[in-house]
Amino acid sequence: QEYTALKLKVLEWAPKAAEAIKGKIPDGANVFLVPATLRPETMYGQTCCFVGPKLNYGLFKVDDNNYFVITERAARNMAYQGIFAKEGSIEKAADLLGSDIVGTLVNAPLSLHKEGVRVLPMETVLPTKGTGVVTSVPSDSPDDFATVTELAKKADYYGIKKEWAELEIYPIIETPSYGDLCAPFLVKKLKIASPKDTKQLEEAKELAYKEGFYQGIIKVGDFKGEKVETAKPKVRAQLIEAGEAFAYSEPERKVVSRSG
Ligand code: ZZB
Repeated sequence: QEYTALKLKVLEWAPKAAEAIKGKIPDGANVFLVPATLRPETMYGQTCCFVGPKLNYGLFKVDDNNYFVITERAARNMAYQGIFAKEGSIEKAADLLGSDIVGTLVNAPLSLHKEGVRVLPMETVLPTKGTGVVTSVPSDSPDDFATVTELAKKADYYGIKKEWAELEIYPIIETPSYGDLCAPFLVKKLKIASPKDTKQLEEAKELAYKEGFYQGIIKVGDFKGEKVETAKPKVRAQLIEAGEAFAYSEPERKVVSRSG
């Protein structure tokens, strides 16, 4: 599985995360949360970044001045892909619990929310996939839309500020069947009430992937007016060129296939 790993630079730590990393990295070092995505062309629509609140993350050294927050599993994979200064070995500067990172403000490359987006909790993040960090695009990902809706509804319960989950959801891809807010449309159409409706969410994701990829037209950014199919590799190349993303692949796992 070939992902695009995106570098979301930490602008301001949540208090517990700040405590956990204190004195463990050089002053002025850059730290990035690094989600893995299959849809680089949707990065304009990022409104937050998810971590699993109960998952363990590490702060891994890339080089003297740069660190990534990802799962240890992802760090091991990256170590063999020439991503860290020392090939084949990982160096963990600190441990972080997902819930401690929640509230952190990060810069999301290409996002229309230039002021930065918050790290928020998502119970369904899988520790065994990608980097364990997931960037959220509620306009085009039904899972993300269901989660931000739930978070905004029960902000106190989740220990977050309601406004962190209520950043404006801008239309970024036009589709003939589902309009320009594919995910909200499908969540409503399939009567998805919460992130726990996993079966319908799986179906919605499948539909959104197909429609977005084969029929979608980009509405924003440098490739505005182009088909998703052709814009996707261009957006990816642009992010990589700018040093804001890199290729990350993961060994094929045995999983239930997307179509069931
Ligand atoms: C941004 C994005 C925008 C994504 C979109 C999807 C969509 P898949 O589809 O099951 O093969 N993801 C990545 N890592 C994890 C994880 N550890 N736990 C849960 N979800 C994760 O998985 C690939 C997608 O699942 C990734 O692409 C990521 O969300 C999420 F508009 O990144 B995506 C219709 C989907 N749209």
